[in-house]
Amino acid sequence: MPRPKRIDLIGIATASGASVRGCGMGPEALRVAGLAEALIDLEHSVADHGDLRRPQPDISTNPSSWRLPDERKADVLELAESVSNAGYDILKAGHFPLFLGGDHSVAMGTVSAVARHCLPLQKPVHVLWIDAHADYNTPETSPSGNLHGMPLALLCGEPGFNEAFRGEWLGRIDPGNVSIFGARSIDRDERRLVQARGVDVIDMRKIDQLGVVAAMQKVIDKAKAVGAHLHVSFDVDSLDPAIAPGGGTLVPGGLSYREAHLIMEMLHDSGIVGSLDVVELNPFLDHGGKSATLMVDLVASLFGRSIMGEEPGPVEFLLAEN
Ligand code: B3U
Ligand code: MN
Ligand code: MN
Repeated sequence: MPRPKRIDLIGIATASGASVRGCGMGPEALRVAGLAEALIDLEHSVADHGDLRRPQPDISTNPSSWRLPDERKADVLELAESVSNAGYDILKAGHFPLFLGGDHSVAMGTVSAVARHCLPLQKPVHVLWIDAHADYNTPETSPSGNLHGMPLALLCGEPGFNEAFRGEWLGRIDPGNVSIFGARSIDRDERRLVQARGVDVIDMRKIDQLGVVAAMQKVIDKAKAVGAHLHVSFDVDSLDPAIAPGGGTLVPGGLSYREAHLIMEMLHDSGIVGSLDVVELNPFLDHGGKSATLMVDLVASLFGRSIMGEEPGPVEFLLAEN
């Protein structure tokens, strides 16, 4: 049996780091799809902290367009600070933070929380970034200016981010302790950066060639070897668009239903996952809750749901009942 955990849900209702609006509704869609119920069914206890959001609704002067990335930067950074502090408190209380995005810029705060928590404990942090993208652009390399394409670069201490990005709230991770899993869309300069920093990129080609089990086992072994806290940052667009259409930046050729469940089951069995993000779910683009429901099922696999159950029990007992 997995030891039941106390899981603290915290939503970050924002699309400020993204080019497409709608993922601000992600946390609510995950709730409606039965996230808490699925975890309770696995005998975990769950607390829901509600959503962090900017106090003012987003009003664009041009109703047909989203504000420019630069105009949304303050929203992103204010939220990152709140997320970092809230996540830090949850970890300090000994609970498992489950962060519900929101676009992927929220990970500036979520990973910071983990890094700040682990630093005084001298516990290394390994970040498993499950994503179609590398999210390792800097303001200089980014073709779009969107901050959801930059969280890893900021967290790994890349130059090119100005003072606005700095503060007590920002934690740091080592690029050598980052594994990007499922990538298939990386910008040219971004690719140069991840290569130069030694980030482990397990792209779709590697997954196809090695097989998803060997590829994921390598990540788990690497994190386990140093006794790391494993933070999993799950971008819905890592999944194939056919099974998860609810995303703003879909890329064909993603993880299959079975691959995705299998990696979540392996992560559960590893016993080293200490925090989780579910990001970029866009209910406005989803097909009748299909992607939200799939994400809830994947999270359940990560928290111990399995086809045959953990301990099937003695066969004699079952037979005696009939
Ligand atoms: N690499 C591109 C596209 C992108 C990154 N993350 C998402 N899209 N979701 C960029 O804008 O940085
Ligand atoms: Mn992402
Ligand atoms: Mn992505």
